[in-house]
Amino acid sequence: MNILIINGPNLNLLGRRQPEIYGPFSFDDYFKGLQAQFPHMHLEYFQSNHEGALLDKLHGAGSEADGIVLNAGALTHTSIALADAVAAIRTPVVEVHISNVYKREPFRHHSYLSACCEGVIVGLGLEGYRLAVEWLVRRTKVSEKLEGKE
Ligand code: CA2
Repeated sequence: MNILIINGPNLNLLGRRQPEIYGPFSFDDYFKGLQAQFPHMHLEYFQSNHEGALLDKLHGAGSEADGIVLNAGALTHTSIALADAVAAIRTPVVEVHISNVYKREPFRHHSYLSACCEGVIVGLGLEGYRLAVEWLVRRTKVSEKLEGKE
C-alpha cells in the first residue's frame, strides 16, 4: 500500500520558525518516526513551495498512490487549481492542518480543498498526519474487502 504525504509552501520551515504555532519538530524527523510506525507500508513524502509542482505531484499520484495526505499550507485558502486537481483524481485525499485554523485569522477559515477531500484533520499538530495515514489504511482495507480482493 502506497501513501503519499504532500506538504505545500513554507512547511519546509517546520521546527525552525514559529514553534509556538507549528511545534518544535522538523517534518523530516517526524516522517522517520511515521515510517517506523507503519513498517509494512510504502510512505512517500513530498514538499514544494511551488503550486505547479504540487499540481504535477497530485496528477502523478492519481495512478500511483492508494491515498494522499495533503497539507497545502496557505494555498489551501487561495488555490482553485489545487482543488480542481484533488477533484480530478480518484485517489482519496485527506486534508491536514497542523494548527487549528479556526482559532486563527478569518482568511484561514475557508478552504477550497475541503469539499474535494474525503475528510479534514485540523489543529492536532503533526499527529494529524498519523491519524490521516491510519484512516487511509483502514479505508483501503475496507474497500478491498467490499470489492472481494482479500
Ligand atoms: O496549520 C497548518 O498546517 C497550515 O496549513 C500551515 C500554513 C498556513 O498558511 C495555513 O493557514 C495552516 C503555513 C505553513 C507555514 O509553515 C511554517 C512552519 C514553520 C515556520 C513557519 C511557517
